[in-house]
Amino acid sequence: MERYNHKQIEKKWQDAWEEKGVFHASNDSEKPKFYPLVEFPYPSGHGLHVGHPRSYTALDIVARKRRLGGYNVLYPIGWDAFGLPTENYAIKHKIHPREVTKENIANFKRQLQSLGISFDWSREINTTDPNYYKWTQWIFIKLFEKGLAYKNKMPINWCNSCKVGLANEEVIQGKCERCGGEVVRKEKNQWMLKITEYADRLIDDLDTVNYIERVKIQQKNWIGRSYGMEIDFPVADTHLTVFTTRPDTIYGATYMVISPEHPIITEKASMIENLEEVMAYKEEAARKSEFERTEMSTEKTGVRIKGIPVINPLTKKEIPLFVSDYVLMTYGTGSIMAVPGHDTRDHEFAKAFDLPIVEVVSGGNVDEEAYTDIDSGTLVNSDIINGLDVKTAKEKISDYLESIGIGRKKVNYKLRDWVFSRQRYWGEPIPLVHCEKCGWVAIPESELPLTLPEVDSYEPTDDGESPLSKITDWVETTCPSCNGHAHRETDTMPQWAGSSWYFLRYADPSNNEQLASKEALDYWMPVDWYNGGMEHTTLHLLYSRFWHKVLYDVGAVSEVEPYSKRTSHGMILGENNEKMSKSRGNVVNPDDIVEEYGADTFRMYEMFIGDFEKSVPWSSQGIKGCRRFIERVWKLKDIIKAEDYYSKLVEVSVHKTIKKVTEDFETLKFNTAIAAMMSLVNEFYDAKGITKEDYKTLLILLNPVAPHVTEEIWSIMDFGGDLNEAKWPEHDESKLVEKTIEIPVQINGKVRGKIVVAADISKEDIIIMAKSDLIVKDMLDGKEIKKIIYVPGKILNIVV
Ligand code: ANZ
Ligand code: ZN
Repeated sequence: MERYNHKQIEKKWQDAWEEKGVFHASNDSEKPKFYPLVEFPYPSGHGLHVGHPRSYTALDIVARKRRLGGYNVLYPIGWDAFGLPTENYAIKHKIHPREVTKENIANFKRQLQSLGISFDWSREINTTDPNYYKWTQWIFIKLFEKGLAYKNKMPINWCNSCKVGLANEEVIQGKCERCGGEVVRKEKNQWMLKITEYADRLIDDLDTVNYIERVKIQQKNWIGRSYGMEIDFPVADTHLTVFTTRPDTIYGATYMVISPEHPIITEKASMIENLEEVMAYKEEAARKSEFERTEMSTEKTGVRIKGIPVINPLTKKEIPLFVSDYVLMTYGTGSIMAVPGHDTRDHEFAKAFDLPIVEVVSGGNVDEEAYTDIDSGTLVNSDIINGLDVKTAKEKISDYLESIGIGRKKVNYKLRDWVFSRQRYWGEPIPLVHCEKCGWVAIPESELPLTLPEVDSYEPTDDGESPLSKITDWVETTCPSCNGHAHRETDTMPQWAGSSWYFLRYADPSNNEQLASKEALDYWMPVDWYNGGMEHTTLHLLYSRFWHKVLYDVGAVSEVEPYSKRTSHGMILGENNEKMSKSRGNVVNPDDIVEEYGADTFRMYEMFIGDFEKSVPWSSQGIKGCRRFIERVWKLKDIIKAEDYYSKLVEVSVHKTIKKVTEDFETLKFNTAIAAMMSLVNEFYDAKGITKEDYKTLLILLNPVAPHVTEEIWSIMDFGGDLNEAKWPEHDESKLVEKTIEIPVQINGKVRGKIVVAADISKEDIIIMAKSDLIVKDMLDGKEIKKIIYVPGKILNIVV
C-alpha cells in the first residue's frame, strides 16, 4: 500500500490541472454560468496570510461543486496592486514600485497555486498593468464627462507623516489608518466624485440583491438617509434655517445651537456682545477633528451668543442662541433647534448649561433623560398637535409649517462626495490636462493609457504636491481641444479606483477596444456570489456599486447591480484568540502548513475551524485532526469490497450525507458538511467494508474541500477518467428513511415475541409498541410491570 505523500500528489495534480486548463471558463458555453468572486488581494510584502484562504477556499468549494454539477464556472483572481505600502517600501529600499509589485505578485501567486484553488489563471488581472488601468482612466473620463468628477477646494484630512490627503474612511479615531499619525485638516484642491448623486439608487437598489442583512444595514447607515424638515427660525432681522428629523418636537425647542463655522457669526459680528468669547471658542473648535467633536463622548462645551435674539416660530417665545461644536457645519444646515426633552445630545447640553427642559412627548421622565421613543407616547404642551402620536403629529405639523411658509420637507444624507485625488506616485494618473483657455480637458481616448512617467524619486513633496508635479516634461503638454499650452493633472487616483470595476474585466481580460465586450459582460454579469471581509462591506462595496451604476448609465453594462449575492467571512485569529500580527508573534504562515501537512489538510482545516461567518482562533490540534481524517479516507482503499451487502449497511447514511453536503456547501456551512463526511467515514470503517460506488461518492463529495488527494485516490482506484470530470451525486429521497429492525421482547428473561421498529426508536416509543403487540399484551394481562430495560437496537426486557 502506498503511503500518503501530500507533496508529490499535490504538485502532480496542480500541474495536470494547469496543463489541461481544467479551470478555464468559456465565454461560449451551453451550460448555465456561475460566477463566484473573492476580493482580489493586495500583494503586500508579507505574503499570503491564513485569512486570505478562508474566503478563497470557501468559494473554491462552491466553484468546484458547481463545475461537477454541470455549470460553466468563472472563478477568477488578480492583483489590486497600486497603493501606499508598496510605494513606501520602494522609497525606503530605492527599488521601483513596479519591481516591488512584481516580486510580491510572484510570491502571492506561488502561494495561491500551492493551495490548489481552482482559479482561472488565464484571466489573471493586475490593476497596475497599463492595459488594465487604461480602462480605469477611461471610466474616470466618463465620470468627468457626466459632470460627476469635479475639482473643489475643501478641507481634507491631511496626514503630516504620510503627507497625503486621506478619505474620511482612512482616518481611524482621528489617526491615519496607514501610519497611526495625527491627522489635521488642510485646504487642498481635490478631485471629487459625486457619489451623493447616486445616494438614493445605492439605497433603493439594495432591495434587488441578496446580501446578508448586516451588509445591507452597513450600506444604508453609511449613506445615512434622513427624512426631515428645514424650518426657519426668526433671528434678529433675518432667519436661521435648521434641519430636523423631529418637527413634531418644535414646541419643546427651548434654545438654538449653531456650529462654530456657521457664517452668521461673521455676518452678525457687530451685534454679538461677547464676540471675543465666541471667537475664542471658534478657534478652539477648529483644532478638534470631526471625530473628537462627534464620536468622543466628552463633556458638551459651548458659548451663549449674546445680543442676537432668536424666536421659536410656534411658541413665539424668545430662546437663547448657542454656539457649540457638537453641531457640524458639514451636515444639514449647520444649525439646530435644540429639544433637550427628546434628544440625547441636547439633553446633555441643557444639563451642562442649566437650560429649561420641556416635555412634548409623554412617556418618559425628561428631567432624568431624553425620551427618544417614537413608537409610543403622545404629544403634550404642543398646542395644535396635542394628543397625537408622533407619526401623526409629524405629518400635521409638517403640513402646517409648509402652509405658513416657514418649513420645507427635506432629505439629508450622511454620505459625502468621494475625495478622489492622491498626491502620490504609485497610482493611476488622472487623464486630464488643464488649459488656460479651455479649463479642464480630458485627454483623447486614443492617448490612453496615460502611463506613469519614470521618476528618480517617489518621495512625496513637502508642499504636498504629487511627485509627478516635479517632472516638467511630463507636466507640460498641449491642450487636446485648442492645441494651446496646457499642463497635466499630477494627482493620481486612490487605491479604490482599480478595485471599483475589476470584476468586469475578468469577463474579457485582454480586450483592447473596450473594458470588456458587451457580449462577455451580458453573459457573465452579474457576479453570482461575492464573498469578502467585513472590512470591505462598506466602502469598497459602495464605491464599486456606484461605478457600476455610472457604467450602466453610459451603456457599458446591462445590469443595474454588479453582485447578486454578498457574504462575508469571520477573521482567523491567533491561537491565543488575539488578532494575528507580526508584533504579537502569532502569525501562522500558510507555506509552513502546506509544507508539513499539505494543501488538502490546510484547506479542510480552514473550513472546519468554525462557523464561517464568525471569527475563530487557529489551533494546531485541529489541523492534525484534519490530516488524520484525510489519511483515513486514503486508507479506505484497503477495505474495498465487491459485495453489495456493504452498501446496504450504510445506504441511509450515504444519502443523508449527499443531501447535507450539497446543501451545506451552498449555505456557508462548510464545517458541518465536513463533519458529516467524517462520520460517514466512521461508518464505513464500522461496516468493515466499502463498495466501489460508495467510495466514489465520498470522493466526489470531498473533492471540493480536498481536491488533490481525492483525484489521486480516484486515479489509483481506476474509477474512470479524472475526478474533475465526474458528476456531482444526487441523493434519493426515498433512501433517507432509517431502516427498521426486529427487536426481541423478553418477559422475565424469556423471549415472548418480536416487534419491528425504526432503528432509532426511543425507549418510550418501543414500550408503547411492545404493549400493543398482541402476544405480549396477552402475557402482560393483569400483571404489574416492575421494570423495563431497553438495550437500544438489541432487546427489550420487561420484568413483572
Ligand atoms: C430636533 C430634534 C428633536 C432632533 C429630537 C432629534 C430628536 P439624523 O437622523 O442623523 O439625520 N442635527 C441636525 N443637523 C445637525 C448638525 N449639523 N450637527 C449635529 N446635529 C444635527 O439626525 C438629525 C437630527 O440631528 C436633527 O433632528 C437635529 O436634531 C440634529 F427629539 O432636531 B433634531
Ligand atoms: Zn485649450
